[in-house]
Amino acid sequence: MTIYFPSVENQVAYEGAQSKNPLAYKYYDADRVVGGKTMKEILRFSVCYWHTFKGTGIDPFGWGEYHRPWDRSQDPMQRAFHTLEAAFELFQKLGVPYYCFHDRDIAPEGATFKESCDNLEKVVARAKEMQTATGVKLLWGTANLFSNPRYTHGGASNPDAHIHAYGAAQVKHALDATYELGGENYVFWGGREGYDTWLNTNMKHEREQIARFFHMVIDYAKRIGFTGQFLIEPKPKEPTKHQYDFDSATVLDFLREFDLIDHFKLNIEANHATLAGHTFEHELTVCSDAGKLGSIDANRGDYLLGWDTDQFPNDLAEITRAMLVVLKQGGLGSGGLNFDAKVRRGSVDTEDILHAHIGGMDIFAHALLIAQQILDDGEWDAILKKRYASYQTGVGQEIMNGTATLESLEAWVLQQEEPVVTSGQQELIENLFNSYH
Ligand code: XUL
Ligand code: CO
Repeated sequence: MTIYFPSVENQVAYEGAQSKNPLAYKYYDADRVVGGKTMKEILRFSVCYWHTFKGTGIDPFGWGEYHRPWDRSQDPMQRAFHTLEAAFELFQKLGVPYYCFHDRDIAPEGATFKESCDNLEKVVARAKEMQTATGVKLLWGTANLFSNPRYTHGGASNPDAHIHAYGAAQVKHALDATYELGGENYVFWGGREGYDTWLNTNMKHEREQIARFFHMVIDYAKRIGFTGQFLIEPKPKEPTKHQYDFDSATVLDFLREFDLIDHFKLNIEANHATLAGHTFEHELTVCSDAGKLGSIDANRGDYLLGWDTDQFPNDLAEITRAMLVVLKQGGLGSGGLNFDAKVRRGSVDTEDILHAHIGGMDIFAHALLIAQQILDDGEWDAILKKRYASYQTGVGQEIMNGTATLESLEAWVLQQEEPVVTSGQQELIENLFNSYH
């Protein structure tokens, strides 16, 4: 059997923050209990198939350069099986409990739709055996309705009913595959569900088509008994200029408009949040406040680049704020932290994949420890509580319980002095936040 990641013999070990071993965890200690649960249970890490195993380093100015050892056979199905072996070797060596895929990542597209479906079925059968043998589970599956040129003008939103139907048929099989593999969620990222010019687009029609598509999916899931969580992953732009799933607020509004809200949660990706002009924690909070934060695509963008760079997360302060949102809502339920991230084009060694994941897992584990400390300490919570304390008594309480009217508030204001502005204490809170390590 080929060994694809020889620099780790068995499994990456936890050696503690003082360790100088680059192939050891400094913070991720799977069985360490934090706030009543183990790190493994809280963080629910997942490796993504597309960047980590199918990524070639291609960019708009240059072709692929990685030539991964699992991706060399002339036969596409052989390549798929070799990739599966490499994938499960990495999952086990990292000690991650989950993985994610698009249908076309794990199995090659055939010459016909039927052949593509047969290919998928064959690879899924092998993946199932490997899941059973290793205990690694599927966090979510999804269908790629954006890479093949047939989807140039969209999948579900396509102006051509034939292509909408093709996308529906493809999702049917991707959902079957996810169900067969015990996937705990199923994701929709609207790859080319958007438009480039208003001049050729009936936006109302396209949004309604997407909604009809989702209703068909929900009906089908019910028929086959798939009980996993459906997730939508917002993104504002790229590949299209106007993606319909711009951000969390837009997606929540869409779900409410089309009577889909009870069937979906959201999968929030850090780099998509920043592309939308939001922070990661803003997008997480919008979802969490609506009871809809289902899962996370863990990555980051670059402050100087305006596209989806999908880098591995490494900003401790940003991830700490994200973990505060996750902990405050009591975890991610059936969701997880999926590294939808890729090594840089110049990181050509397979070992770079290990360093990337080790770093990503460590930054989340470290952030988890700090976030739990902030919550246990209670000072930050107390500051927030104090800021809104005027709603607990008197006129504030009347506003809260709905007994206040414009007239009653006018009468009250007339009896008061001019209100005094109190400090928002931003600098004090920033210093407090930075005092936790
Ligand atoms: C693209 C992206 C996707 C989804 C799954 O920006 O994030 O890989 O996560 O389709
Ligand atoms: Co993603």
